[in-house]
Amino acid sequence: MTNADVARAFDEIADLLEIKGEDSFRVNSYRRVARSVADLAGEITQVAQRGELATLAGVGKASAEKIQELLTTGRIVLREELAREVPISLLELRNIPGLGPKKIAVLWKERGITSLDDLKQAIADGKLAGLKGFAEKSIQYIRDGLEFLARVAGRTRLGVAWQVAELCRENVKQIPGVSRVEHAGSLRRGQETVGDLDLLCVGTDGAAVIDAFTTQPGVTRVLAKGDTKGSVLLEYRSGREIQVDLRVVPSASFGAAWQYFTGSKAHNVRLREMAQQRGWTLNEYALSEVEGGKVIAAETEPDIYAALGLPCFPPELREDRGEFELQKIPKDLLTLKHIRGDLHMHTTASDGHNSAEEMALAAKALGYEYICVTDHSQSSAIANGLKPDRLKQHIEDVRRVAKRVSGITIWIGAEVDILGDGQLDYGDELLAELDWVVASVHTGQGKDIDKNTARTLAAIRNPYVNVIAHPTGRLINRRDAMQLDIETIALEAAATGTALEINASTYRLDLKDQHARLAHQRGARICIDCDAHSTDQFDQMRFGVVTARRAGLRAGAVLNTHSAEDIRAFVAAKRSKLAQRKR
Ligand code: DGT
Ligand code: CA
Ligand code: CA
Ligand code: ZN
Repeated sequence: MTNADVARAFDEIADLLEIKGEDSFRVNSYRRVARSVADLAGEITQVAQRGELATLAGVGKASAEKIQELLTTGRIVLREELAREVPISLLELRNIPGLGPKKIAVLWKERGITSLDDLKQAIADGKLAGLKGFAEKSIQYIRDGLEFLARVAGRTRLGVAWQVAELCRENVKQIPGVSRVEHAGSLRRGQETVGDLDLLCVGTDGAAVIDAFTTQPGVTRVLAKGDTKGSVLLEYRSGREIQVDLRVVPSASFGAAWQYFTGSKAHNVRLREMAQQRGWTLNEYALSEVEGGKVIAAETEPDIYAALGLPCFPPELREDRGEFELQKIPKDLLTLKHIRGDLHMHTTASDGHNSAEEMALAAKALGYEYICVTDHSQSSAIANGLKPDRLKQHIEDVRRVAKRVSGITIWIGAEVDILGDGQLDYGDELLAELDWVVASVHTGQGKDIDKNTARTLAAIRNPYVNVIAHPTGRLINRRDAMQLDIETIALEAAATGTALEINASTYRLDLKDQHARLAHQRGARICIDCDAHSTDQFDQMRFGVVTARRAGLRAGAVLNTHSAEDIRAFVAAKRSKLAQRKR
């Protein structure tokens, strides 16, 4: 059981208590336990083994016993008692933006709503009219939320899917006779969400491989099972499942199968047309002649593409979004190896879980040449944002760490809120003391594209702002992007010497692939950052890189593939240029 599992159980208890109408003191005590466990750097199971549960912040004797209960029995009796009083399906409603336990309680008690379907029906029937706390505007907001949930249903974020796929791949590798296992499908193409996982393997005994695959830990349902193909639902977290398809293919036609099942469908359709023009067919077995069936290519992907006179497209570019019109694939398409530092991260000074020194040492261990510490600014109160005097102290602290830690350049910056009017959350004088400034919108994203765009443009024009972080503010599967004129933003970013971020957090991937492509085409520099809140989140960089590859970005187009001196020059150039303009 992971820390996240335990935290989720306590959050659920808190929600159920709150829906039931318990006093906020009791509710909050469970929330505090959830937060404390979620924030834990070590493993909760080990804390329990050492008998130290009650030493955690917010965890008293009673809570410690409940954690222990969960770890040993897999359940908490209190949760089950609550589930008898409060319909558990009410918890689904929490996924709708703007619906918290208090409002959910009203829907349940006043209108008898117990599920998402009930809620949809009630809205359609106009049954929420006149309900306290549900003005027409907030009903519309719920309607939007329901529509959004329906749109994203059944797709899993890339970051989660990746972990499950790697686990599955390890499992399949262990099966006797299996000599090779590869990912295919949308996961291999690095799509931001994944419908199902597609795995291919080479094995001596197909039926035995599929047998082992369909009985691996976590399988909740076997959808298909044969000699060469198996399909299962795998539970990767309590209540969350993903479909996984495995195909066993002969080594001699592995390339054809891998190409076919990597897709995308649109890419494959174009490829098949090209084959047909030459009197050939292309399927998951081979590229072969229509007449007589002579095999032209089958063993490797490069063989197949070469036979059609094409380069072997990196999987991220196989979307039929212009790849066939490329003269050649850039040799220096971005890879993880090109990345030399990370310029957006949080520490314990605001809402991160590690100190600046710990972050720096972790970055150094990755081989990075530089980092910038960018904690939240004062308006982000929930994120423990820094008031000016705390920021000044923080600047000194981080500079001291920078002196102490050798072998990596450590800069001090800030993630500064862009306020409603486009002003920044710190004055220019304070910003001038920072090495690098990340600016971002965290609140008040409206529906008016012109207003949103103007707000971001104002930030871009500030001489001290070096990058706009997560420009559209979307949260994958949870919140839509704010409407933004990316083209105008990119043009202004290019003109002022401001970078636009691909935030590599798998919750965000913002800018997304198509926006990053457009921004790059309009001349904006791209910066890829993890927005890490702990040392282990640096590994999300891979997903930012994949997104950049889908945008067709070469290494040089990405700011943090350049040297520390280049970054300093980038900052200096904007400051001097805009300072001159002001004079
Ligand atoms: P997903 O799972 O919705 O995220 O997207 P994909 O791309 O992984 O799609 P999936 O799992 O249905 O199929 C995997 C690949 O297999 C797909 O990208 C291309 C290939 N494929 C599947 N069905 C067809 C088809 O009817 N025609 C062609 N040409 N290729 C197909
Ligand atoms: Ca798939
Ligand atoms: Ca599939
Ligand atoms: Zn951040």
